[in-house]
Amino acid sequence: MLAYIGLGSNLENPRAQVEQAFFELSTLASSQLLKRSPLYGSTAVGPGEQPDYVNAVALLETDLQPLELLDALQAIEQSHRRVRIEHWGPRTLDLDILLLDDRCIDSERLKVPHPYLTQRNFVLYPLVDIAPDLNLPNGESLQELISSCPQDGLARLE
Ligand code: A4P
Ligand code: MG
Repeated sequence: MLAYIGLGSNLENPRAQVEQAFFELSTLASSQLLKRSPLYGSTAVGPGEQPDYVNAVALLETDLQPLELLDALQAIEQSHRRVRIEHWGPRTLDLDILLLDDRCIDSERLKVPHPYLTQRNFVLYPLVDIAPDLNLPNGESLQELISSCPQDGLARLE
């Protein structure tokens, strides 16, 4: 199964958090890290004043089942000592499953494609960097989505 994973951090040296997360994804059981996007700096979407995020996307090939993958990603989040304070609030590391092949999953623990995938430039731009020809399960192309998604607040990091 091909899995696209969104990475985000806006606390405690976000860039290092994301680099460390890429490393951890590269050591995930029954999986291979195939691609990693460039890093982006991104204005926080969410309540109140929050530090800027560093965002990126990874492509994994994995033999894990979807919920096993979610468990593994949550274990990585825990290892970054993520403190859950508020929904959409600041975090040391957030790992979201964006896409799993052409699957659609709508369970309590897991929704795929990720519900906000199509609205978030900090997901779409790095996704297009590593998967320019990708379509969503409903047939929408990333290229179309990105053409109606302004790059406001998003900057590629060197
Ligand atoms: N869950 C359901 N579907 C998924 C999925 N596809 N991938 C469940 C991962 N988890 C999924 O997530 C809550 C629960 O969602 C999990 O237990 C899992 O069972 P969470 O990460 O604990 O909570 P959260 O992150 O506060 O909420 P949510 O809705 O996941 O928020 P988002 O969508 O992750 O948004 N601004 C910028 N610029 N960059 C960012 O990366 N991120 C967020 C968080 C807000 N603003 C941001 C960014
Ligand atoms: Mg999340």
